[in-house]
Amino acid sequence: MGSDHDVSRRRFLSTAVTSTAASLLARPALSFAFGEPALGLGKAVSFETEVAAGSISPWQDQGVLNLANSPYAKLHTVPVRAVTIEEGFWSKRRKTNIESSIPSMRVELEDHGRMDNFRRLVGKSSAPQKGPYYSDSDIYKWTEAVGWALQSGDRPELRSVTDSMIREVVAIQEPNGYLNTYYQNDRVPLRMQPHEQEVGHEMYCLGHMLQGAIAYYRATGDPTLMNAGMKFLDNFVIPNYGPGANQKPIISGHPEIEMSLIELYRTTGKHQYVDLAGYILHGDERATLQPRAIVYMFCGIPFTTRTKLEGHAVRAMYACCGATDYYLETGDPAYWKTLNVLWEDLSKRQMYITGGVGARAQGEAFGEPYELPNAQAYGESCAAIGNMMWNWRMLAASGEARFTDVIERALYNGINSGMSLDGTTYCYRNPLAFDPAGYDQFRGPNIRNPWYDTTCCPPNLERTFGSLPGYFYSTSKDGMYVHLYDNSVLDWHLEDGTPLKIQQKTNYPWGGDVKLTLNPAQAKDFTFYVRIPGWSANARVAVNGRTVEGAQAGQYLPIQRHWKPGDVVTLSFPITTQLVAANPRVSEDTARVAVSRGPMIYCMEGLDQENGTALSDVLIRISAQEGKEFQNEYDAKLLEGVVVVHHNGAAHETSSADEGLYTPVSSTPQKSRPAKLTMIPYYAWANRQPTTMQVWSRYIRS
Ligand code: FUB
Ligand code: ZN
Repeated sequence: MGSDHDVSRRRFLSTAVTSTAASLLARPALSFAFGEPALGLGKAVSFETEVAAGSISPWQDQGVLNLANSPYAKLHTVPVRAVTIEEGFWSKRRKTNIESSIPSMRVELEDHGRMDNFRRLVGKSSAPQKGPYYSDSDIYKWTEAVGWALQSGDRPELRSVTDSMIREVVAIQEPNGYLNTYYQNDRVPLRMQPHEQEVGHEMYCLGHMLQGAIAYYRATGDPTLMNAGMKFLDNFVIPNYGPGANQKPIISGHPEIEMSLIELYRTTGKHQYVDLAGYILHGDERATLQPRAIVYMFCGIPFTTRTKLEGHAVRAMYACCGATDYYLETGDPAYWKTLNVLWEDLSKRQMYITGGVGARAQGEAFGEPYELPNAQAYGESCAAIGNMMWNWRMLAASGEARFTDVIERALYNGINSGMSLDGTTYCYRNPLAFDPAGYDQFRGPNIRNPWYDTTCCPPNLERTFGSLPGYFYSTSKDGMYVHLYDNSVLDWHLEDGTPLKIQQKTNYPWGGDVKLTLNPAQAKDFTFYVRIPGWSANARVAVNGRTVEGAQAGQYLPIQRHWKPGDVVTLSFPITTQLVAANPRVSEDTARVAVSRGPMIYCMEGLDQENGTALSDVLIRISAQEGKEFQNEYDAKLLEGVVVVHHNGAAHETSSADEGLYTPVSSTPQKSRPAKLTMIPYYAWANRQPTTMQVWSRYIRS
């Protein structure tokens, strides 16, 4: 397995601190001696030099991103393994992810020939190539999910299965470094041809390979897959493709490679990967692309000339991730400016209330500003994940809570909705209104399916839930940030090395009280930044019972003091049921409201409504006593435990089906009758029998 390049035993010994490390000492070391960088734009730093100098954190200490040396990162990640999520909201999802989703997806991948695609090339399978161009990426995303999951606890069986899959993957690598099952045999001449670069996802698959490899390396110390990825880059890509006169242009096609290259740099210290990412983000004028392609692919022109989100939503989100990563390493102000322009577009004109993005099914694309249809919403799970990943990078660059608010919105709603509660079926689309009768004449009424031929979303969801602990905290020069709330224990340290444990006790997101007990190894001056969610007006913060003033919704509250072991921070975010209106330019939401509770967006499902009241008839009652007309109840038996919202609303008296299609407008309001309405959190919809669903409902004032 892997190469016999210098076994960097010194590296393993210096970093082997986890329980799994002993068994890993025999693993191959990272290789770094492949082809010379052809880009010549930056210094070629050998990985060995970086390791010897101790400038790259040990693999066990690297987080979801390894920002330890990123000069423009204000915040730095903590490793996934540093945070243990205890019994609470996310524990169920994470248990299901590791016990059901990841194993069942492996079976699906096998059943649909994704591994046979590799075996066929070494004579171990006679099955034909299966799946679209980007099928290899399914394996890599799954490997990434395993990598993050193993960081929360070793699972020898899963590790051993993944090890053998990795062995089968690297076995097909050609001596020139090329590795992609689609462009083999008859398709060899097509490799990296201009048209193939636009549609064929070669760089996309390589990007996912690198991300999967890095997550797995950070879990196990095993660099086998990462070495293969570097060999692909150093022997095949960099010598032949790039800005040089003797190189051919690269078209990203589906952005993804950019962020993975920068993460590879952060893992190895080889700066040519940042340069390559910069070159790709800039686009190569020699590659002539149709204007339509430049919009759809979100690449091909300088990233810094973009002024709005457009085209394929996942492509745009991943491009923004790569561009933010590039900014974090280079500090190029033009990037930061563009990223902020695009973020304004996202948050003011393009994002669903669920944190989903990508309004249109056609082209899986962004629509015009404020074009946010409900039933027709595309809202691909991958796009919501891309949104979270991008905001995580923006947060690291700025330390600003507006980015965390988007992370939370997407995570609890448009991402969490993507996976069924039992973890075995997935939404590709995440609409905000649904009628099984008219859903999809080809797919039938099931919006959740165990498999899609384009199965990008399921393993993407799995990698996100696997990596979740890594999103709870960050360190900064002056202290520690807390971003997300759930029962958990952080066991990490401040940037000066002082060990720090933080225990969180909470019922979040159902309740808004959080108790954080800080245990620095010794009393210490530092700043603890607590996040006040954007939805939380009137938040209260106290340290050891004494109020700390200054809590503002949508900001971090810095608490600077001499922290002593056992100090307790209490946060109180009053959670009420809130009615939310959309900007009037969102025509589909005109005269409608949505219901939220803390970070959760609520929806109604037809099957919960009394007397079969049709969702098209329901009316939310808005009274002067805002919030009082809702009753909340935690129902442990429903949908694995949710707070259900009950509402004494109304319904139109007559079914609109009985009325004519058009009638004269009358000055008397349409007749309505009282109706008891029931709402559940949006993430839990479509987990029972097929039924209607809606997030935005009409209202009456009373
Ligand atoms: O093209 C690869 C993936 O398939 C995209 O990210 C998804 O939108 C789906 O089209
Ligand atoms: Zn997807």
